[in-house]
Amino acid sequence: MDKKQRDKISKFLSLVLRHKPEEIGLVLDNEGWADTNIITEKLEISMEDLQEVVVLNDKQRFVLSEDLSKIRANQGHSIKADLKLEPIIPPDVLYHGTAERNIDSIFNKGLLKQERNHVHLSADTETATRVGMRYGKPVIIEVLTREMHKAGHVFYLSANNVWLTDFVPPAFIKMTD
Ligand code: HQG
Repeated sequence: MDKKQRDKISKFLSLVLRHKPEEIGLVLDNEGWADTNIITEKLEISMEDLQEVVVLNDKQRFVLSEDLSKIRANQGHSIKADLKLEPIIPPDVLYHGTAERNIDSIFNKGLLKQERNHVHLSADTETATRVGMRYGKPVIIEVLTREMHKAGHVFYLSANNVWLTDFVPPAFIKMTD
C-alpha cells in the first residue's frame, strides 16, 4: 500500500473508532475495542493491510490486540470509551495548539474538551504547532500543568503519548512568546 491509501484507511478508522462506529454497523465495547474482522470486511482489506496502517501510522493512533482480533483508537474519542488510563504526574508545562480565533474565548472560559472526551495537550511546541495548524494560523498556549496538578487536576498520558485532562481553567494558561 502507498501512503495515500494508508492515510485514507487511517482517516476512516479515526471516524469509526473514535466518533461514529454505527457508520459501518460497528459496535465498540466499553473500552473502545472493535472486531477487526468486521473492519477488514467492510473496507475490503486484508489483516496484513490493517496491520500496516496501524504500524506505520505517524501518530500511532491505533492499537491491535495481541491476537489481532480487536482494534481501538489510542485517544481522540468523542464517544464513550474507557481507555483504563492511570492518572500520572504531568511535566511542569504542556502546550496546546489552536487557532487565533479561539484565543479570546479560551482565555475567558479555559480550555474545553468540546466534542472529545478530554482536552488534548502536547509535550512540545512542535507537536502543538502541528495540531494548531489544522485550523489555519496556529497559536501556541502554555499550560501550567504542575500548578494544575498541585491544585488537584488529574492528567493521563495516552498510549501514543498525548496528554489528556478534563478542563484547563484560564488561571493556568499563558501565551507563549
Ligand atoms: C478549541 C488531533 C474556543 C481547541 C490532534 C481546539 C490532537 C476552544 C478545538 C487531537 C475552547 C477542539 C485533538 C474555548 C478549546 N473556546 N475554542 N473555550 N476550548 N477550544 O480537534 O486539541 O490527528 O477536538 O483549542 O493532533 O485541536 O485526529 O481538539 O482548537 O491530538 O489524531 O476547540 O486531534 O489528533 O478541537 O485536537 P479538537 P484538538 P488526530
